[in-house]
Amino acid sequence: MNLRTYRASTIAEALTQVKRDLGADAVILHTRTTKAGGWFGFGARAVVEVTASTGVNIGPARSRRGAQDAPSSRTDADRAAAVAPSRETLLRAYEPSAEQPAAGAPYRGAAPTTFARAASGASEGSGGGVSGGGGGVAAIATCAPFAPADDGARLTLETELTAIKSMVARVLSSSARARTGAMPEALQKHYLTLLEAEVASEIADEVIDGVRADLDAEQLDDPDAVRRAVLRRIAGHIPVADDAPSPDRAEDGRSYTIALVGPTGVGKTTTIAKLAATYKLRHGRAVGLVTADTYRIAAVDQLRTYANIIGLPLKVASTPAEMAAACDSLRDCDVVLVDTAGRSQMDDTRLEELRSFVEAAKPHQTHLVLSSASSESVLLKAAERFACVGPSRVIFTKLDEAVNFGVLVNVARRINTRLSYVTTGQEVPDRIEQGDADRLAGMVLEGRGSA
Ligand SMILES: Nc1nc2c(ncn2[C@@H]2O[C@H](COP(=O)(O)OP(=O)(O)OP(=O)(O)O)[C@@H](O)[C@H]2O)c(=O)[nH]1
Ligand SMILES: [Mg+2]
Repeated sequence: MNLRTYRASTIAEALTQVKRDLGADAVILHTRTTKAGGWFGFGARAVVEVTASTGVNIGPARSRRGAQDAPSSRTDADRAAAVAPSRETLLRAYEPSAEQPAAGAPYRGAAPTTFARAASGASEGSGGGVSGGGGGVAAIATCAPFAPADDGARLTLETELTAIKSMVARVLSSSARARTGAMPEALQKHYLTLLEAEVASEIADEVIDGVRADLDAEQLDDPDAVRRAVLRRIAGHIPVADDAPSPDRAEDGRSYTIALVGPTGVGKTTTIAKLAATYKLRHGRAVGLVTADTYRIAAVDQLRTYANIIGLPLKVASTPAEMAAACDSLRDCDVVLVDTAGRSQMDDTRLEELRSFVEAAKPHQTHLVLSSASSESVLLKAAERFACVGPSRVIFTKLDEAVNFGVLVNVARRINTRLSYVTTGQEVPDRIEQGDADRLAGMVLEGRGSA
């Protein structure tokens, strides 16, 4: 029996290693979560251990149940066989199934039970024996009914399960396509790259189908032609604002007013400073600043420092009425940039308050600022909650911290709000660029290297 233990930061990663090394017939015998690193218990990171084997010999489900009912005279090996997974493939074991799993048939189309039980085994302190022989594994695996210890444990398990399902769906999807053999090699390579970059599988499918429609058979054999077509198709999924590099005075005679809103710490104030410097120093516009962030200590000072360096007037508004008055007092400026306090997307009251400030500023554009370093679900949640403020543009900040650029494509498409700017570092005023679908597509396909 080829018994091996894999360690990774998530179960999904560990399962990928298992599949890569042991193949699709691998059987998961045990999982547990431990902590590694840190200093005196602080900063330790969670490590998932998965023990898998290719040599487990399993009888039919009924005999396994029988074995569990007669525990006393069994050897460790017998008990391992009694509770070890069925000989489903790794992929099929986690495939979402309409069928209910047979009682006592672990790992057969019953992913939630399987992982929940493995995790509960770990939390009960039975996580030893993960790197050695089969006896340890036999002692670990039990068929006791699982109940998460608390809501936190349940949430963790549900999150991991969702990640696993998503990964399996991607792998199945790519395997299915690869199996057909109908996809030209150059295209297949890009398809897998898109999935690895965490582009949603339906978008990846659309990109590939689109490229196939765009190119004839000869072009599909040409890697350069395929690459260009893939980039074009990815870019087609990213709605971009075609605003002038610097706004003119608004048609209604007011200063062109731009408000930035978004979650806490995403880079709103830094981006305002970058925009202000660009409009004034590069385009020669008269720029005024207003801040409504009187909540965070030193927030006003932060913007005032930039205002002083660039040489701009700054007004502070503590109420919506003051916001209206501040914008009005800057009517001689070509452009007025409005900074707002960061808000949690979970805080309805603060969001409502933000809405009243933004409404009072009567902005010609409201940009939702989102950090590329956030997860897709956080970004989508923020976009959903800040919709009450009526953003007409989105800015992705911190591209230099992003892990996967595919997430940005997914979010851009889902929220269907045009991308105005991206920022790529802390330095003011340099690290800002107008939204460019081709450039973002290049980063999705080629990673940070293309940036
Ligand atoms: N790596 C990186 N850091 C950035 C970028 N933009 C801003 N930051 C950093 O993010 C941190 C927060 O920036 P702020 O501009 O204060 O963020 P904010 O959204 O105004 O924060 P609140 O007003 O507290 O909600 C600072 O350390 C910035 O230097 C960027 O593009 N890349
Ligand atoms: Mg700020």
